[in-house]
Amino acid sequence: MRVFLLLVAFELSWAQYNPNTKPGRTSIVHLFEWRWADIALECERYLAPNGFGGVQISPPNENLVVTNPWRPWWERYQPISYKLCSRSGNENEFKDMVTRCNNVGVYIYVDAVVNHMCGAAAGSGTHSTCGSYFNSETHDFPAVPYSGWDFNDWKCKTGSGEIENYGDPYQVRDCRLVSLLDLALEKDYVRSKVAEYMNHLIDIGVAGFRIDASKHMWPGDMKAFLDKLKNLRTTWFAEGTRPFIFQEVIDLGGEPIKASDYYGNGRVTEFKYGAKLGTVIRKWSGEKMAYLKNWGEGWGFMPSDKAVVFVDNHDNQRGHGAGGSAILTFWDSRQYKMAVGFMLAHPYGFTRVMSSFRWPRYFENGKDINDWVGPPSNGDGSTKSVTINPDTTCGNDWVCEHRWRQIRNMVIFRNVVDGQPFTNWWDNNSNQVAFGRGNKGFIVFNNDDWNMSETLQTGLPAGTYCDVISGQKEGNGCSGIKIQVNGDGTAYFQISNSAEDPFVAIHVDAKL
Ligand code: QV4
Ligand code: CA
Repeated sequence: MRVFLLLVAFELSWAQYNPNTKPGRTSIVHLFEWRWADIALECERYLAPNGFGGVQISPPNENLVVTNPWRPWWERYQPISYKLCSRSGNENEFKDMVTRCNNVGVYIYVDAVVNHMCGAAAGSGTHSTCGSYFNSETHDFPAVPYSGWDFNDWKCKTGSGEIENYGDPYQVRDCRLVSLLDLALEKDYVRSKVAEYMNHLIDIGVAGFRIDASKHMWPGDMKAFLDKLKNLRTTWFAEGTRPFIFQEVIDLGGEPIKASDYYGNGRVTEFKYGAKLGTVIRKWSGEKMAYLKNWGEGWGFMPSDKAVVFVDNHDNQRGHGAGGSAILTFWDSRQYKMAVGFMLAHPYGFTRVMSSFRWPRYFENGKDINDWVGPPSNGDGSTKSVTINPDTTCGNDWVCEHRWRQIRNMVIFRNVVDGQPFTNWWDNNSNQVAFGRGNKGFIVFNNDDWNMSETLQTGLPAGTYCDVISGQKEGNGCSGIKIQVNGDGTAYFQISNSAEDPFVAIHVDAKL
């Protein structure tokens, strides 16, 4: 009995860190701005067969319709109500997506925008994605309903009502983030409305939440609404399963608010990860890949079991949020593939892959003046569907990084090596590095400006392996480079610095 109680306590206190992905599925993909109908299809035709664990979706709730500029992607971060009604689809389409994805074992993670409603200057009317009336001047959101009592204005002490100084935690939590009307989460009424919204999503079958702007909420207020959440649906999840929680807190150091303040509620986004990895792969600031030997906590990152990691996200790929110019994105595809490959091979953190749309990026004085441009859309503002080309890439300006062979195959690599230790590190004291994951997989990078030719200990059983970067195992054949592992576990690697992708990855499921 005592053992049982202890186990229950352990489960309860640790449950929200578990991504709830199916065993052997270790990554999720952010299908930024995709329509629910397209996500349902993608789960069935691509994500499930390729071992993806889940999808982070764009905010599903009703939001402000912004027409100046024309339908920016960021309008979805200005809630008007908790009706499931957005450019991605309506409630029926949402339910259909969750059901179909869950049925193939790919789970849905909702981006929950609960720190605020729309901007103070949004005006009044029904210019919202479901046509709900609101008035930003009187703070009236009858479709929730929220009224003037439910906002923090009286609590915020800055002259402008805005967050003016990130050095003051009170401002950061109680004042407006870029003019967004700040919810009074100290009130049980507001907490209950937020929990009601999230529980509605849990009832439909979602597996967890990215909590937007968590830095701008008091951890205790968050705990109060998180404690009100139900367990996940037993149609798809084991009895007693808690929703996976990961909190968006940008902590690059240097502010009084720390990622660690939020560990009690769930995992936290590790923004140092992409900023540092980008710097290393770009070889900026004297960095080199050899220094990645102690990547992870050794670099001052949060504990691995608290971290959600990613190379770029929907903000910092276009200069919003944090990370700066070091962040690698699909625009720098060769280096990006190396960074994502490194992330997926390395055991640190829970991994999220980015999947973007292309926009007319245009720099003026170092800033992308088109950073606001929304998803591929028709003249009426409706989002275009994701078309699939004969070569499996995406059309209509959807980038679909998750379908790039090198990235998709590394998602599979991570599943194959899941639970295996970080082993057999090798480096040339410069930018040629290699490491293994126990006796299941091995990866080698040449990011130097000269060729690499080395015999390395892989830790793998003897045999012929197919490199999953230049190609992959197809039937009994290999469409890429073949690597011969000798009886003693060593193998010879030759990587040209001008190769299309200067890295090689092998694993036991790609043994010929
Ligand atoms: C502008 C002026 C204001 C003025 C207002 C008047 O700047 O001074 O008062 O007009 O209407 C947008 C615009 C911003 C505009 C504001 C209010 O960019 O110029 O104010 O709306 O209308 C996204 C975008 C933001 C956008 C927001 C809401 O990135 O630019 O603001 O959506 O539409 C910090 C936070 C972190 C945050 C990150 C971007 O700690 O939490 O900044 N990241 C998350 C999301 C992000 C989202 C939000 C938070 C807000 O990932 O996508 O912001 O929900 O680091
Ligand atoms: Ca707040």
